[in-house]
Amino acid sequence: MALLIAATARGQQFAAHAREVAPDLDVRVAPDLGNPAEIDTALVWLPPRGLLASLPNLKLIVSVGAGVDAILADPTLPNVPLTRFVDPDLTGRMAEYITLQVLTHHRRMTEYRMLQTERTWKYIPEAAAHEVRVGIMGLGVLGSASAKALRALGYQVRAWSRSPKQQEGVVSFAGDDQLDAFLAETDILAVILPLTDDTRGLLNRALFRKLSLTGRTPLLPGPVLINAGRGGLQLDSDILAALDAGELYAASLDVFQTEPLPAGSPFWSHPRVVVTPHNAAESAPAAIARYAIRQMRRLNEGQALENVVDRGRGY
Ligand code: NDP
Ligand code: OXD
Repeated sequence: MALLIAATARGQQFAAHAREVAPDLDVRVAPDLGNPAEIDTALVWLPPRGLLASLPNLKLIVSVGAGVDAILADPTLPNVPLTRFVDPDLTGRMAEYITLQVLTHHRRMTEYRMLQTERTWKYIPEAAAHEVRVGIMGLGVLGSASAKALRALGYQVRAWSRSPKQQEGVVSFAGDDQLDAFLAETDILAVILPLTDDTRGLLNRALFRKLSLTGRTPLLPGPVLINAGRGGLQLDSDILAALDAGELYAASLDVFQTEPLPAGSPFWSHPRVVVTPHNAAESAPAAIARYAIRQMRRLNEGQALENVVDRGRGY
């Protein structure tokens, strides 16, 4: 019985923490598989295609990420349970990121940064939080925690998900039929959706044009896009065109169609775009290792696994 860790740069860190939590466990780090037949659990982030299929006695795959699109994209993926990472460490970091980006644009920080470089002392009138409508796409584990954090600051919060939700202080919209109504009441769109066949390319110019059509908050210059879900949700060129056309006032992007973001991308130098390197919620390696060991123990003790991915839904 061995745990294989295939997680690019942080693999050795996960392994060190796993060995601390379970000193007797045989922990291996790809590409040093040893005898593949001895591996029953794999902890993975962007595993090379075919790697998991090469493990004949694999019983469990644990995703380092909450998002599993890259794992599900492997056509050779073995048919064993796949659990995704859900943990207060990750959830807290995402709620911080979404709150930080909402505040950044609501409080016009990209403009103040520019004024600072010019040594210009200028006051920009700003809306109050209770006048700003934040629309969260994806009210799952991360969207729901972000909604709670934003409510605590007084923002009006709406959310869009596949199924209707009941969360205190959050107006719920669900399904394709209610998407336009949700967008029309949204000034700042915060996206924390998984990437699936249904969500790929959803963040395009046609969608941006539907934002904030009813009763726009006067002191916000235009709609804002925050994407911390996956780059495949968005069309980078449409975001740039919408910014240029004034259909979007600003954007915070943590994820991109191509990662790392190429040096030549116009996003890097756009005055009202905040770029972060897919680290909205980069979890602590210790938390990830603990989680993987817990799932492995649950499997071996015949207990139900946590956060099992529904492959049919794609998340
Ligand atoms: P959850 O599975 O808990 O939530 C997903 C939410 O998206 C649910 O509310 C779900 O609706 C909704 N959803 C899915 N498909 C659709 C659809 N077609 N239409 C409308 N709503 C839809 O996931 P998490 O909150 O844990 O994570 C969300 C995503 O965040 C991950 O998949 C990952 O891509 C991304 N992520 C990014 C990170 C970063 O650092 N940038 C870090 C961690 C995650 P319903 O509730 O009805 O099922
Ligand atoms: C995740 C991520 O899915 O970090 O957890 O993107």
